[in-house]
Amino acid sequence: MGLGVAYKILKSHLAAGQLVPGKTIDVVMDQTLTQDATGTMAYLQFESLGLDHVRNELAVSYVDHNTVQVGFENADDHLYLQSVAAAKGIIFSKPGNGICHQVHLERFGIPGKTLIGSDSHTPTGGGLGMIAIGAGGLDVALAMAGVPFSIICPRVIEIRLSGKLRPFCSAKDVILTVLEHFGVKGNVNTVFEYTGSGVSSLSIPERATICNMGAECGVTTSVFPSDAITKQFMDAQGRGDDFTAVSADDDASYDGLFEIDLSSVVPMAACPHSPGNVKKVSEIAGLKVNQIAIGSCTNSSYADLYKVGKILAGKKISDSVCLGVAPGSREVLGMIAADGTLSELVSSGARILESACGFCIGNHFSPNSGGVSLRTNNRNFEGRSGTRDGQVYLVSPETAAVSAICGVLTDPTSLGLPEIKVPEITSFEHDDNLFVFPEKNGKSEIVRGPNIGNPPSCKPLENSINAEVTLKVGDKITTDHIMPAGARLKYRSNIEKYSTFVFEPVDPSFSARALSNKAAGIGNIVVAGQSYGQGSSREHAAICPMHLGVKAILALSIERIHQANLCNFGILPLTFKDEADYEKLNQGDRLVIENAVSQVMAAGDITIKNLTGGYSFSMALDVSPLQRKMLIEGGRINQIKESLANG
Ligand code: MIC
Ligand code: SF4
Repeated sequence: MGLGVAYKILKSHLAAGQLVPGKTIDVVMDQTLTQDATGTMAYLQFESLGLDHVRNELAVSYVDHNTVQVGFENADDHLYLQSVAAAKGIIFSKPGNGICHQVHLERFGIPGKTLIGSDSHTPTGGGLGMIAIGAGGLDVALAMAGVPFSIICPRVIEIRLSGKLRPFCSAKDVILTVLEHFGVKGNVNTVFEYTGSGVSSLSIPERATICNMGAECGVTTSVFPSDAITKQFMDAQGRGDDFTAVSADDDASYDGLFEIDLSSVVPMAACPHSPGNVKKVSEIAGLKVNQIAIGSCTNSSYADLYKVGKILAGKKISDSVCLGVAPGSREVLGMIAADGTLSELVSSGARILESACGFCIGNHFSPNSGGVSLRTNNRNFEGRSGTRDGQVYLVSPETAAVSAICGVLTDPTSLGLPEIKVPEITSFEHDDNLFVFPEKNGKSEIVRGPNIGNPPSCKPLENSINAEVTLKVGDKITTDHIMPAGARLKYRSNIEKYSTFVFEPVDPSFSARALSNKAAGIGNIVVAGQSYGQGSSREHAAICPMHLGVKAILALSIERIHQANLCNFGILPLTFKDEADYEKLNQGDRLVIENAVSQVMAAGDITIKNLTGGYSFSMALDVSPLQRKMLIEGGRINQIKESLANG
């Protein structure tokens, strides 16, 4: 039987295991990327492995998340990252160079290769025909050390595209259609592979947009074939020599099928507060809008901004709207400056924001209280914009631009506007001035300002876990709930300080309660509903709870990256076998896990006693043999150090 693109690439990178859905496989990772918010921890942990140099094919360190630099913290991080990159053989992308996923697509992505990144939107690279996976910083540090990445072999869902998008309907509307169908939960250990005659009508940035937001469905990654369009893009980037065609065999088989006729796709919007809460724009058109933000790793390519520029050309944005536009990279900024798009944007009243994550992560440009913000990014979790009651709708650049003029949410297909043809680019205008390439065998000093803390240290599993349910929460608790970004982002390199904000948006007194339990020798347990830990790859959502003495998460389900992060830092990721047990538990209950080490080793269920309720119940521990070892030994670093030292 033939193979699809995903399995072809996985097969050629398989270090251990068999390509059978549900089995653990080890995959060699050719390329790594980090961004600053996860990068400092990733490199502190890489340093603790004691290696002189990275061992994978290509490692790039981007600075794109924390570029606001209020106070010394961000700048300290940047300096540390630049110096560690020079010392260890890593390419450094300076602040201002652009958002990691957009820049990586432009300058480094290679069809047929594997990429692991400490950011959940790393699958953007799937637009070029890569297997690109998001993971915690420690997994990326290990990939830089040449250690294959362990994942559950995914099932592959074929998403077959036919037809062609109609004017003013876009790649964002395609992925919102996918999200409407698949939702944000229940898609773990799955790859979306795009096939069909419609693929050739989509440009690389459009494919990248679609792969980028597959992350919101919770899939391992998404992938397109690499074809003539890919070749044209690589040639235009001056990287034609790196092109390889990758296509599915004619008789490739898949584990499921979803068909989309692109010509039937209409403008869509993800409504507050979930990317899965999708409606047609026409159904909610007329909604008064306060703010519009165009950019992010989902929609900030040259083609996106060219179209926005043409829609806004000669017009003025509504008096009641504030519009911000953040080009995805310096390459995009340079190109829109050269072709006049930038002046069209400025004349219309747009504020030009830095080529960085910025508004997407609530770092700036937060909406007014209760304000409606249309955004082209990928996540609209409650409070993520930096405004607790902000109402964020995720839309395409076309919908955002017409709505900026009208002041209300507007379906761009409803205005009878002439079609916008994006010029074919045969040569992207890039300059690589903001990359710092490491010197071969160069030695340089690593700079650690006061914001640079120590790598996390975990203790081996206690044999008797005596803990309190310090917090009970419901479904869809995101990593933004667990470990907020925005104004708190600058503490990413300082675990002790950042830990004081754990669960701040849900229960600001959590960290104080957890710390007082820890001081009294009592562990902490968090009880949660479905899809716990969805969203970001930030391992701080495991590291900081670990620092506060959280011993286990008891949830109805836990998302893939977060589950791996919990194991990496020695927190037991347990799932309820019986939903009634979730209902029965109360915040404040005292729980005991006896013989924890032998229970974890035994690969069976874990029995827990509820001392307060006077009953016992059992939880599933659905982890690999390697993860069991990590849990017992106190996390991945403890578990791997020795084997790395032995070569
Ligand atoms: C996000 O979009 O939530 C982030 C910020 O890019 C995160 C990474 C982080 O928390 O640093 C992600 O998607 O993994
Ligand atoms: Fe940056 Fe937003 Fe993309 Fe995350 S989703 S990498 S914060 S632009």
